Amino acid sequence: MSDEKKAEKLKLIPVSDLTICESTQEMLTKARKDGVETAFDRAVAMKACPIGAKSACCKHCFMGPCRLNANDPYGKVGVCGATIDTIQSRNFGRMVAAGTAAHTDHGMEMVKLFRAVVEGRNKDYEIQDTEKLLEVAEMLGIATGDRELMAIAGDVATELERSYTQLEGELPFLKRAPQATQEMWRKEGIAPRGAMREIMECMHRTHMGMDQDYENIMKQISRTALADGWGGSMASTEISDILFGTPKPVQGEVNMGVLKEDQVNIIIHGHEPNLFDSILASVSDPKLIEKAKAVGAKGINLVGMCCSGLEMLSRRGIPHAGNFMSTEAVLVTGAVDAMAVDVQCIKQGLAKVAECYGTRLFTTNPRAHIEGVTHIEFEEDDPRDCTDLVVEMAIKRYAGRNVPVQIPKRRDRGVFGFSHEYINYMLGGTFRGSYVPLNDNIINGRIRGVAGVVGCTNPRVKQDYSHVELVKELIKNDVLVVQTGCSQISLAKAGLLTPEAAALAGPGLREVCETVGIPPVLGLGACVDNSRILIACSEMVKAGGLGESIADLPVAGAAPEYMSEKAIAIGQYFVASGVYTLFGVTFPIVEGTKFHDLLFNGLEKKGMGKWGFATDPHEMARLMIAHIDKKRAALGLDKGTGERVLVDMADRRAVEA
Ligand code: BF8
Ligand code: SF4
Repeated sequence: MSDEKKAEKLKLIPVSDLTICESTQEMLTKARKDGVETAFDRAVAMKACPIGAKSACCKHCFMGPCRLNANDPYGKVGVCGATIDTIQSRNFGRMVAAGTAAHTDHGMEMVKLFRAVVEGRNKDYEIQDTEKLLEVAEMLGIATGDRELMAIAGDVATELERSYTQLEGELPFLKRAPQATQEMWRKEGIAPRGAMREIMECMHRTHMGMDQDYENIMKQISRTALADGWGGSMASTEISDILFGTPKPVQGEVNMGVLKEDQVNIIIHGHEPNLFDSILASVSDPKLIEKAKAVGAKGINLVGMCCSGLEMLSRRGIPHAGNFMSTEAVLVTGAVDAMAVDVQCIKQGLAKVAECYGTRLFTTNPRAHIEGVTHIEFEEDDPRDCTDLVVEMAIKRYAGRNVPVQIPKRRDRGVFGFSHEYINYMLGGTFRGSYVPLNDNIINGRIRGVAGVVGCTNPRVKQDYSHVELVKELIKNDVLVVQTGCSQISLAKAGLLTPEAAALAGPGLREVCETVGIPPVLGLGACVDNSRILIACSEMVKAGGLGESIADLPVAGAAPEYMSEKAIAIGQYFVASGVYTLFGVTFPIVEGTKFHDLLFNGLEKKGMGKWGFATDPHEMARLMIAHIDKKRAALGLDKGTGERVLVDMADRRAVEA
């Protein structure tokens, strides 16, 4: 198709078919008028490769690349003789390895920063949550007692560094899982060592001429993913909590209406909370605020996007402008004076859109430059050098703003910043914090089960639609929802992260939410914070009455609009931990193959969870609820149980007051 034809075809698609986010719709309409292209347009113009979409091709060596036929998967093999199952499992393994590497490399940066703080080399950050530090130390078997805090912190840093590179033995955090889950991992030979070791072995085993038995490859895939969930990601979350504080519920605002026409607007988009924390210091600096005022601005408005935005929304209530599929659209407002990005989920397309609207776009991380985009390196030991400069450049752009500004009006409120620690506390009160009240309410049937709804947005499906429809359906059926990643912003824009949203829940869940004063949808932070869901599941098992392993729990997970390899890694560690996990959009494996059957059925028979797939959110909800009911029946909870009274929350309120 010629470029003009493509452009015409694009204009025919109503923006309401691309996204349900009103602000993004408004900006896409404006972008079309302005002749500016976004990923939504490119997704329409570029059909997904049908062979790659199903992992039916292999480019692991140059006797190939080899293309098999997804419609006749056993009709041929690769030049080396590799079967469809070998090819698919190798591809899947490499996706998991890449996703695990992303979370783990992020985590290693957090450990490096922690080490610098502990050794006093870095004075820009400090330990903000000593309670969490001591808890992690004890978990790792590090003596605490009356030892100096920094000595304990030093040992924690050493142990976590070791856990990333650990060559032999099991990751220390595996101990947090229920005993039966740990035993299943050992029996299956998938209890992981350090992520570096597992990623390396996964890459090796998926090389041409290596492991060519999909069932054996599957073991390494699970082991690699578990090294992410119970290793790389978990350590990252713990260190972020120690350094930046464990989140507690906080009110926040989301949507593009958080931009302010009369202020210098700065967006931080990425994944590492240290950049965000430093720029927060910069925008609070009276000298820089004065400079902004000197050019006529009322102040400096700092806003987040994607996952580091979620970390700062959860910890500090910093406003959030939108999720992954709104990052280009937000620049179309013309109101963004500077956008600084660090790592992960940064579209290269931002560069062009920023240029069209005069936004100063900066890369800041040595691991993620963009061709043609100004790079201001963020050095942890002198973070303000970078972040002050970003602010100064933003002020300059404000002074010279020469494009019309159009900011969508919508701002939505929500409550963010739940953590498994806080769930413990809010349900049990200060003096008897525990998951027992949650379990009791699951046992007595007020809460039918718990669902994790997480992950990205993707231009191949209508932005936010599946997240919102799925979650509405789940809460209507008394399923409590926990969330991480971009999904939370989809839901917050729909008003589902407010306590008032309890009105949309089924009668049982509604009663619990109203008694405790929580929304029916709990935001737990960024994608690395999926580890909080693993711990919450483990705590539910330990609190009793819901079986012996994570696989026994009436829970399910979903990433209805996923797009990244990180999401695949997360999905796999949930499955390998015992959770039924559904993905939407597309599933990168040919149906009807042996490897597909292993993912969707076989793993469950080994005591793990299993994969599921549905593109329709209502169908997805139905599958999740059916699974929850199946688990309830296995626990004997379908027969009606004795009434138990929800723990009185008066003491918690008294303490909070
Ligand atoms: O890590 S949910 S689009 S921003 S990959 Fe990316 Fe997906 Fe968003 Fe955070 Ni997670
Ligand atoms: Fe083809 Fe085998 Fe080489 Fe893959 S490894 S490209 S299937 S010859």
